[in-house]
Amino acid sequence: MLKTRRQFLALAHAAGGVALASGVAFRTSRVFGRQADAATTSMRGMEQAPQRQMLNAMTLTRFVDPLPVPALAPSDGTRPSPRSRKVQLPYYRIEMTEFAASLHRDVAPTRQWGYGGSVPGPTLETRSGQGLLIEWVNKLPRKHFLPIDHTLHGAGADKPEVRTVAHVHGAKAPPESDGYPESWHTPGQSRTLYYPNEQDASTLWYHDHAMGITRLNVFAGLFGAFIIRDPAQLALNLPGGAFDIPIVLYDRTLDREGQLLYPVSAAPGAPFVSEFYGNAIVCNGKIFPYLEVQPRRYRFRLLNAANGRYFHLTLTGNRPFHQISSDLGLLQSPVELRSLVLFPAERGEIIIDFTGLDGQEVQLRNDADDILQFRVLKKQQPETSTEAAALPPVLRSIPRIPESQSVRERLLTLSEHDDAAGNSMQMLLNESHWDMPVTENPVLDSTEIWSFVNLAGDAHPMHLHLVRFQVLDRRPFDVFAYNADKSLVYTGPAVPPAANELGWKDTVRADPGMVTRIIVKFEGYTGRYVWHCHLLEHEDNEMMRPYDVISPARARAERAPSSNKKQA
Ligand SMILES: [Cu+2]
Repeated sequence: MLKTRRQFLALAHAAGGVALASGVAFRTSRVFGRQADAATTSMRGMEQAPQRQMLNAMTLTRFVDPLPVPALAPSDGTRPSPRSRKVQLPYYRIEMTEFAASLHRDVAPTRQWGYGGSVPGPTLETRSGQGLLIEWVNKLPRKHFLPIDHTLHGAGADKPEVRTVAHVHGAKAPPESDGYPESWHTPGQSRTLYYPNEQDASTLWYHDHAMGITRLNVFAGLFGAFIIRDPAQLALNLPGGAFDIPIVLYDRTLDREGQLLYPVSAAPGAPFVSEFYGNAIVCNGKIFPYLEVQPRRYRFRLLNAANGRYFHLTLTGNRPFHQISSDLGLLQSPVELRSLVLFPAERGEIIIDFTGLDGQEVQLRNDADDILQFRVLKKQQPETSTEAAALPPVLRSIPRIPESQSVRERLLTLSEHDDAAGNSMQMLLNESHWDMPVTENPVLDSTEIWSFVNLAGDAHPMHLHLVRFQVLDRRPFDVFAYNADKSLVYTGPAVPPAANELGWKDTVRADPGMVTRIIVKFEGYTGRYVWHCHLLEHEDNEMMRPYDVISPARARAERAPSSNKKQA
């Protein structure tokens, strides 16, 4: 009955889920699955490149580089709106280029690919309802500098090596502007996409999404922050301006020449590896940076832009902080935390109060590893800020979507398939490949419950394009029973989401051995989008599926034949 090592692991994790449900503390990586810590990076298969010696980033001198804050993307004038020629929208032209930039004072400049000449790229900033146009210009070389696996779907040797398509993660954008993985363009080409931004204030991010090479393009540096503001949020007088800073976190491995090192498998011609964990944690483009702060409150917009690593963030001294926002905007109320877990693509905005810490230092850490040092300056002048004296106890109202609104529940399995040696070779959603017919086709403006049945040994951060959703719960189940005859046997009670998961989300952690349920209203547009695991290695290897939002008329037409059959 025991089919694979992964399924065994999944069972072990299911047992962990029971412990969790009965109140045993978690916060260990075993609950989420396997993850190398920063000091012991996973270098499986690296024997293929023995001439390139790995840099041990943990030995670098700490806190010698100031934290870079990505510049705001400058607008390049206006262009007519695709909706109405009479309306002019801000237009941005963002070039993707290759350049070298140093990740640390003592490390030689690293070859990277970035938007707007930096990694992370410039921050796009707009307000709710203010549409904009971005011309994404591919000026990259024609040869990729990272190991493409041509055996992966969509990355065949018949395709140009360098292909890009920008996607704004969390954007409610029309399908033709969503950055469909197969809608890539090559060096010398550009695409102008339209973002209506008819959504709440939130921290989105843009990144590459090209079929079969997303992990390599993002690893090379193709990502940046995209911030939507709105008047309701501004009225709360949260820390703003220079006290509102995006912090983009990701991990990399460098060689001793400072160049990016992406692992390869031992299989000639098929270099794909199923996971990547680097030993250097990079923060807005620097390893171990520092930030001088005033003794006051700050708002930090944390974004996990790593390929596969989750961050378990803490402050030194077990100092508390407040999370005010999840993926898609403010929480109902600030949530006091002493640690915050962010899976790839998740965002969490936090308030750190440095008041009274004049002259002291506070470190942001990932488990025991330093990421960033805050140096609190001595108070220089009285506050001139209009910021509220205390954090507002209520940030906004987020009514829970009642389960009774759901017109359909979809059970969707997450699985990993191994080779004879136990290496994870392929990851599937509902046992389906990318190019199989679309099976998820929600009706526009309808609400559905999607239940992710995780049969694998890892947690998978599941992301749906276009929509926002709420997390209902996670419930442990018997993976053996499911594998035997597809029966869903729960082994413990449902675990409600944590307080900081009660806001709007676009990415949810689906734990191993658990059924993770989300409730989604498919608003915005009809058309083709994708849903996928946001571990980029998984996404590139079939753990991504197209889905269609269909019109009510199309739904009626498609339902008609099958309902006739039922009656016959
Ligand atoms: Cu995955």
